[in-house]
Amino acid sequence: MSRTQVGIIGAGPAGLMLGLLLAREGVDSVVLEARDRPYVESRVRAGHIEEGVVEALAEVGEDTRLRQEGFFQSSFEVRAGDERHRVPVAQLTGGVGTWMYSQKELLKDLLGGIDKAGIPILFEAPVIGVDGVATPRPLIRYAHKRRPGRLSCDVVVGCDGSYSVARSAIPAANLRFFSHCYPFSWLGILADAPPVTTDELIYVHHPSGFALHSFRSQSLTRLYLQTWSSEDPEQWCEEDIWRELRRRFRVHSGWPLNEGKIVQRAEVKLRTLVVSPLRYGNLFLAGDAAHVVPPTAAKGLNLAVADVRMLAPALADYVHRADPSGVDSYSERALREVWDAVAFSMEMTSVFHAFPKDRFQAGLQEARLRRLCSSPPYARTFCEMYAGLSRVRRQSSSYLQDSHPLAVKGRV
Ligand code: RFL
Ligand code: PHB
Repeated sequence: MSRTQVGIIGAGPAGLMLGLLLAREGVDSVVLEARDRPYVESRVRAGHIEEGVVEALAEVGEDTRLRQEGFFQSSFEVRAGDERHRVPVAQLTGGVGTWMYSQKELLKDLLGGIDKAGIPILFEAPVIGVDGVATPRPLIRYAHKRRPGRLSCDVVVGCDGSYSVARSAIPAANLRFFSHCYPFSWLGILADAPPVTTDELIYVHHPSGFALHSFRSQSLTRLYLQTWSSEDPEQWCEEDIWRELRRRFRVHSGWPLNEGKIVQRAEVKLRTLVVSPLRYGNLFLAGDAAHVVPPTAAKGLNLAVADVRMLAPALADYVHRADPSGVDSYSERALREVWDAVAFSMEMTSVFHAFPKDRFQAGLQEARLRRLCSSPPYARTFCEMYAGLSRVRRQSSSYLQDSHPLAVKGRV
């Protein structure tokens, strides 16, 4: 049996970033990952990155490639009917925009950092269970290339994604689940075609449904279409997908859409799942293991990194100095950010998607869309949430403390 201070389950953005942040604090960790390294390094998922992630990458010395090869986004475009409207995010937030940088490139950077720091990482080592989470010595059981292994830890952190095995070590009576599901999904494709623009993402509201033009590189376009949960996404053949994209992006009006071979396609559910609390004894949850947000506002990876930025210094205080104050408040602090992101993701979903069977929702949606394109104060608030500015600010300042004009004295 081996031993470490922090056992990290999962080598996604949350687990790898946590290992690196802990190493900076002089805390030992071991990362256990179910899949092999090529799989982890090639999984195309997120791409829209907030400034908070760039700051975290800089803290662990791995921001160089993102700054050189990533695409800074200072605005986004909204299309509704024949109208096109630019929302100047950076102008409204005092210079804070977002970045497009593929999650797989970010994972390569983080794995490079893990290698340099000499943090032990076992690939092809699925965790089977975690025992004794309420004791001072929790134990992780795993299989490494089918050989059983055990890792004794001071603390275990479940960064193992939405189907978390770590989460199932928490007794059901101690965990609450909050969930919401929309009656529609996204059909997402990755096309071997240069994006029409890498300067800004294009969000389309069309009577037939939402569409998004995004990208992962100079040669890979990422496109999404709103589809209905009653439909089978497999029924959409390539020509149907392109025809519908052309219609929603109004290609007939002269705007080009670069088409190419579809190299990946997937249905992305628009669902929310938040678990609470994010700690039981010496087991902590972070990233998708703790919360899944609808993809509309692209918050999943950004929240995963925000969680571990909060958790790492708290764990260092706990294991080095036996100071539990940071870990005691972790769940409450992290969940505040999560609910903020959930609220914004749902607002953004209701601004852009079609609600053909719900005329009340459709009415609200038209009003919000008009406000986004015509009211600078509303657009400013929207952009601050879009860019994750409030999260960055809250991490570093006394937001809503007594001196803030909106502060309310006392607690409910
Ligand atoms: P991950 O990335 O799922 O990593 C979890 C890791 O744990 C491993 N694992 C285990 N390892 C050991 N033992 C076990 N029993 C294990 N079970 C699982 C897995 O193999 C995996 O390597 O979770 P993490 O680190 O919390 O990161 C979350 C993000 O990956 C996720 O939120 C984002 O990808 C969501 N997301 C987006 N987020 C953004 O912030 N910006 C975006 O632009 C964005 N676009 C997206 C997205 C997610 C998408 N999909 C596929 C749902 C676009 C899409 C299409
Ligand atoms: C993406 O490229 O996957 C993406 C970008 C921005 C969003 C949602 C998804 O708002």
